[in-house]
Amino acid sequence: MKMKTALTIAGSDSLSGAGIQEDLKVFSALGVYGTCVVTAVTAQNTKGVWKIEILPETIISKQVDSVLGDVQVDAVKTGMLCTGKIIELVYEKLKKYKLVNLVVDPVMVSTSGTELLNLNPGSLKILKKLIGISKITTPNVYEAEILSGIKIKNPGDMKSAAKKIGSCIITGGDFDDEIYDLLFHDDEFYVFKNKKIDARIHGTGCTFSAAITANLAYGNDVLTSVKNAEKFTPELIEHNFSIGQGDMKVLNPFINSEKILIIENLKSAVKKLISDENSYKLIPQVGINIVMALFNAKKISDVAGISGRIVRDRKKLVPVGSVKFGGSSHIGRVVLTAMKYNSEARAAMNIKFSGDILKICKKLNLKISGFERDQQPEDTKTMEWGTRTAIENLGYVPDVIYDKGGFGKEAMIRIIGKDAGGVVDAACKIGRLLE
Ligand code: PXL
Repeated sequence: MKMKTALTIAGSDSLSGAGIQEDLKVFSALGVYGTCVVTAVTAQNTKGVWKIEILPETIISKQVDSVLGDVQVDAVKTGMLCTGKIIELVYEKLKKYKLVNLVVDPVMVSTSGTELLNLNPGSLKILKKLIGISKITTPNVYEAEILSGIKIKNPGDMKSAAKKIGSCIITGGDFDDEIYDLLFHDDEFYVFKNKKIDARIHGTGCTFSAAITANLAYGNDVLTSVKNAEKFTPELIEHNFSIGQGDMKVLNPFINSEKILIIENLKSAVKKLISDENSYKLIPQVGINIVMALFNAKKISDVAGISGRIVRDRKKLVPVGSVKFGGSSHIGRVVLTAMKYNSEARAAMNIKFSGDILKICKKLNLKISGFERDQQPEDTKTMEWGTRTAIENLGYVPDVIYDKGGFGKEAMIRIIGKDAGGVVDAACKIGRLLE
């Protein structure tokens, strides 16, 4: 079977969080081979858009012919088209090549407020013609107002605007504390509710429409494609992160690849631990867990762990359950807390406490800190409070955090490190030196 292919006709973004670069990343992340036609080059970063150079129509036209004259693309997406003339050119070309799966993202202004389309009655008219040959268009509320001529002040206005535009999904409706996208397709309305995120995020619109495009390229219908894009995009938005000095955040479309790498790291760490001849000496009564978090983890489901822990069977360690995200709430919380102080402290593992083990940790030059359970304030969670206390006592994230237990609570040592393999290596070193 031929690899599914898509084409994006859009602007280049030097920050690479939107435009051509983001579209290509999304296509790749979703298993579709991406091709591109660049309409303009923007110089921008997390602080704003600094310069836009629109490319001559001759080279835009030649790029389209080069790709579509050669490759049979399964879906096309348009983004920043800059001028009515370029929209006209794209419209004529797409009609000529008889492409059926077209997604029009009617890009007008950047999140930072820079105009990306020279909007006038002429460019608006031809943009509407382009939308007329698309499977779906993905305006935000502002763009939907321009396209429909309807001021969107309430959910009813949003529906009226959608009906006027035709097959579309209007994104970012914000009424009565509810954020939602409204799909109008085949004469039906569908609502997709989303969480409100308090951040300026670059490229969300491009990501969403590129995800729809990749789905159409796969042969999915419009409704399925939108539903899939509505699953894909919010997860990336939730994991938005900073990349520069400005306040604009970006997305990582490859979050699932990152998850797979973490699972692999954790699985091979578990393998190494259970095949180590001394590791059984380290097991506490409650068993061992090893965790590793996504690089910008914020919640337990962002941390991979062993769902049922590692237990002891005579001189052997045996993993119970499977390695998965959300697999450990206990050690998971140690890492989530440590990462607030040092974003590289993404992995942890618990081993049993003993004076001898602590001595070996010192001998190995590991940085050590601890907390005392009887000092824990009532309204706190032990793993968060204990980790925070141990870190703040020392002034930085240590390699080892211990506590000597309490009533009904086993004493414990937690090894902290950059990845699961690293913490297991440290544990095996400790095990080797233990009598
Ligand atoms: O998100 C809209 C957009 C599209 N294309 C390019 C952009 C932006 C926003 O900044 O820079 C090239």
